[in-house]
Amino acid sequence: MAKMITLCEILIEFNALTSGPLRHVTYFEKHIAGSEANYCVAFTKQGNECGIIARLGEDEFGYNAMEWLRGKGVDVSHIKFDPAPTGIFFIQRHYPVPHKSNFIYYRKGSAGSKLSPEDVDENYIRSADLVHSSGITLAISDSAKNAVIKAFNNAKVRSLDTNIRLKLWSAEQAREIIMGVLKEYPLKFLITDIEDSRILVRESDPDAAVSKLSNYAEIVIMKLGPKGSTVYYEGKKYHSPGYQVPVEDVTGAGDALGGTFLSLYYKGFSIEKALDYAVVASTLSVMVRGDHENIPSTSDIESFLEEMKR
Ligand code: KDG
Repeated sequence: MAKMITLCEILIEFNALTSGPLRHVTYFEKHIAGSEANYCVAFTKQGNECGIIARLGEDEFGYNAMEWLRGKGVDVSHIKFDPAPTGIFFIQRHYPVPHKSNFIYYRKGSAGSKLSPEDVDENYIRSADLVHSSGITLAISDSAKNAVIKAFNNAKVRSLDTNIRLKLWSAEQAREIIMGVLKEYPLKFLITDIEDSRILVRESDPDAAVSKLSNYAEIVIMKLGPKGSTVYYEGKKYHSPGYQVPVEDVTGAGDALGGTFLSLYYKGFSIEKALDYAVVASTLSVMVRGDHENIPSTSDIESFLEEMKR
């Protein structure tokens, strides 16, 4: 069984029950979120092991997130409680752009942003097959960024999802910090998309972007939203097309894709097969509210693929 460790801010998500501007939304549904926490749930769902290094507020939301993730089979032994509150965010869906979601964050000074190098146990990091984090954790505070750097320094294998959230930092800051990390800490896995590539390497064409990004990673996964995803490795590329399904909320679809791909790769799947399965996981994830509730097991992915063949 492979073991992944992620570093992240775990957030409480309040997802609008109805689409449209939040000023007209009355009801919200609570979920546990945070990109790398979603990765962890996806990784665990395919039968591997995953642990999270993070801080949660010592409050009802912090207890809720801790219990939820433990219930999903995630190793929570390196999640600490902190006196600051657990960060929260709201999701506005399908407005102003249909099939897109907007995040409204209330996380400044949150417990999650207090993540620091002292939370990173080097022996724990060395016990993992891979260490994964994202542009979000690099953005939330200097101490969280330094925690990721300490973990990457001690990791056997590194993975990063660029996940640039422009409400957390400017495009210039994102480019400087993420490219700095890529240059210093070559990755095995880089997960990104076209918007982030435009910021990082100023390329809008996936092939052109990857020709630059592959200097820093062995395997690059380009997320293409409803069009599926393309993986680049050893000078080859493989595209797995997406599926047309009713979209409830796209939040977390990229994490479902990345976490499922990584887990199945470590289960010994070929890169092509791992990507095909991962695209199914991200497809199903957009059909419900909540980032990771619809992430399917391997056998559910197979049922989906069987049905598609008919
Ligand atoms: O990828 C989904 C995440 O963006 C969501 O869970 C919230 O972690 C989050 C963030 O910081 O935006």
